[in-house]
Amino acid sequence: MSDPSMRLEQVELRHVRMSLVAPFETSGWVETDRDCIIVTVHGDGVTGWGECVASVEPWYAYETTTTAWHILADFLIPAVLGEKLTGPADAASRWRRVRGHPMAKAGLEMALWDLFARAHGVPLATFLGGVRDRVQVGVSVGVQPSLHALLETVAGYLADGYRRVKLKIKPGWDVDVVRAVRRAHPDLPLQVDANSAYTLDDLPVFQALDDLDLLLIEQPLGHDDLYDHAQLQRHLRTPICLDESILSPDHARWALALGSCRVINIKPGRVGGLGASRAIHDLCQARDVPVWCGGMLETGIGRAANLALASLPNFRLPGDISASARYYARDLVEPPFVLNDDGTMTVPQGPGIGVEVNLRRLEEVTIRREVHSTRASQGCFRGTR
Ligand code: NPQ
Ligand code: MG
Repeated sequence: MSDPSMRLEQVELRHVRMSLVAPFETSGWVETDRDCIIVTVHGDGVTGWGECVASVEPWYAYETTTTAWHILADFLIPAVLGEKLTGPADAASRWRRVRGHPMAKAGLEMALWDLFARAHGVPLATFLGGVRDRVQVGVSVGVQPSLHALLETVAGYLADGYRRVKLKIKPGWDVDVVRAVRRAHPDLPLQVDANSAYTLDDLPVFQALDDLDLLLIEQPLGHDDLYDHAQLQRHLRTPICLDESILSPDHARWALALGSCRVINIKPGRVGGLGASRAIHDLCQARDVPVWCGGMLETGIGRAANLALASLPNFRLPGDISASARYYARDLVEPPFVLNDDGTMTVPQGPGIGVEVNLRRLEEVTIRREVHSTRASQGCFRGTR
């Protein structure tokens, strides 16, 4: 590939619905199926894959599969389709004037990162500046029906080889259950995630958690708060990690300046893409603040990109990146992701995201499809089935 630019000829959107192997319960909602939008881009005979992590209901973030589809189809795709692009950053700059909607942007941007990495014949990890071929991972354990079920579930994941566990907490399911898991596993790297279920009035809960030797406490307070988290962090030795509150590199800068957290969870979908993820990584690295890669129950497509991202040097804590079997009986990619004996996962080394999409499986789980193409006419052909 000598031409540094590439003409984007076609973008395909697919709304897919995959059954989870077990329901996933957080402080605010339960998921039994995972919906997402798979984005396919074509240019210069190369195909790229991306995943938009917006879900059906706006419980985690305001975006949904429906809003993301609308923003992609009516604003983001028209801004780049038929254009000569020099790289993913070029595309991202063309939709900078679209405010918000980071998950919609990230889904299309991810496909373009894969497209350009494949066009250059390099793994996405290398293209992003990754330095590791294996990354440390962990497992996120939802709220369970009983303490007994939680202890069994944790023991099962440890038997599978996971070496770091994250427990979802909510009022009434916090100090006692976390203490019980800590007693059962005194040396286990353990952390908790509240998904914004508490307020500053709950300080005693966090002071009790502070004595349980946790790696971090994730997003205890408001989903859009930076101020109260700074107050809470002052009372705790355990680092607060922000997830929902960090929607851009600017948010990361503000949070660190305010002392709202000492660790940041990076999810490409939440921050608007891999370019913004890398910018947050670089900003945190310069301030010696560790980051780690969060998870959104991605299919193998999004998970491959997360692994590539987590190979950057300042990803210093294990990611919420688990094996395919933790989420889906049959993943969308081949080979499926597996856990290594040392509690790591291997970063794919093929071009781009480095895994093959199983097209037959993809077709089985597709519930809506739309093609945006420059081929049918000078304008954009929009086909639906
Ligand atoms: C978190 N993930 O860190 C998220 C929460 C989450 C692995 O704990 C659909 C939509 C499914 C949003 C699953 C983990 C989701 C979702 C989990 C958010 O907060
Ligand atoms: Mg979280």
